[in-house]
Amino acid sequence: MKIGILCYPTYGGSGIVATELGMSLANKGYEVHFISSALPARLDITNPNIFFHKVNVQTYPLFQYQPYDIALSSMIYRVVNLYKLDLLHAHYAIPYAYAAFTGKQMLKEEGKDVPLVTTLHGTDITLVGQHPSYKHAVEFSINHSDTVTSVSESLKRDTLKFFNIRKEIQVITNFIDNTEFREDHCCERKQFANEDEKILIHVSNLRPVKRVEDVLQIFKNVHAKVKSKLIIIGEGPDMEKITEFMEENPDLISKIRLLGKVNDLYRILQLSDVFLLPSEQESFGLAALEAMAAYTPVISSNAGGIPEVNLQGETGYLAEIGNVEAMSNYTIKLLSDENLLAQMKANAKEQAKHFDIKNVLPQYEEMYENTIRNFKESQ
Ligand code: GMT
Repeated sequence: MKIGILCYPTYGGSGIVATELGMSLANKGYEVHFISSALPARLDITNPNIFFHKVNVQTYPLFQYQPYDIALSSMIYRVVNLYKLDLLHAHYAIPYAYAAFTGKQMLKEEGKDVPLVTTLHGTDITLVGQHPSYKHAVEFSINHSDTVTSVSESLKRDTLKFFNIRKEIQVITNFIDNTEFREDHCCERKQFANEDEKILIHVSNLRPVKRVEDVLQIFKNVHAKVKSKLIIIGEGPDMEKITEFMEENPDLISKIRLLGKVNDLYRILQLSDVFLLPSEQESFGLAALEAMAAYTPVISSNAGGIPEVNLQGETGYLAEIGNVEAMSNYTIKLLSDENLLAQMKANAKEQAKHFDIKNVLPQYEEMYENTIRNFKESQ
């Protein structure tokens, strides 16, 4: 089967899921064509079954904004034609599912067509997709996809609540490749903390939805009771809030390590004691799952699909969005009890195994086969 994957190339969750999925499919012998504005961050382009097609946006003095969606739909049309793709898989409704629809229309003009799968990832539904500038395009793109999947039950409920959807939505969760989280491949703890200090970690693209101010306040409360360090991985618009916090709390400057974008994330996750995810919105929480795969329990908000991943009192603790005090108290409780911490680290890993790629990939394969069969039957 030849599959075209349309996705963001950056470090966001949807791009990671699309890339890891494509690489797993390629390893099983599928021919996988990535169509994106840049080489996806984690893509192994040396794999002979993987192809990358860069969307080039031609600038022109008349264009006030670069017409990426037009260039994208043209590239979709060209790649389907050139490589005879069997199926397109759009990750994130806008612009990917939207541009795929246009690409398909161009193909139809020539008596050709290809089925389209759209995977909804989160903010395309819960945040940006709600905006009047995009809402109808998102709804249209979903209703004109042949198959629609969402990454959690919570996101499926939100999609049906916020949009007028005529399609069945199939839940196929985010996943993790546990074999990548090798226990012998780790950084040294002393690189980040003294022996008597615990390590708290937060990984995100530091957008307002991640509530980094809560992360900082939780750390401040915890640090007052438990010797500890905070590692923050990622870059984004709320970096400024971290700098402001440090200016207001100079005694904590040496306790906070800002690492920016990191490739071998799991090497650092493995030596952490607790992962903080106090998000305002989170359709699934792939970052939490990655932490759990590295034996790190999670203290989180109960937003969106997080409770489907982080289990209260088992793999960590959850509190209402913005309830910094509860999240601080849970963290203090966890870090002050070595037995509890050891148990939760083990539970976190067990939970991550349920979301292993070997359990999720067959669901994608079956969905692709059903989509192609139904598409052919409807022709
Ligand atoms: O939230 C991010 O950091 C990026 C965003 C994306 O679409 O790239 O992530 C969303 O998709 C991930 C993969 O499906 C989910 O695990 C994240 O929970 C989801 N983020 C939100 O809903 C805020």
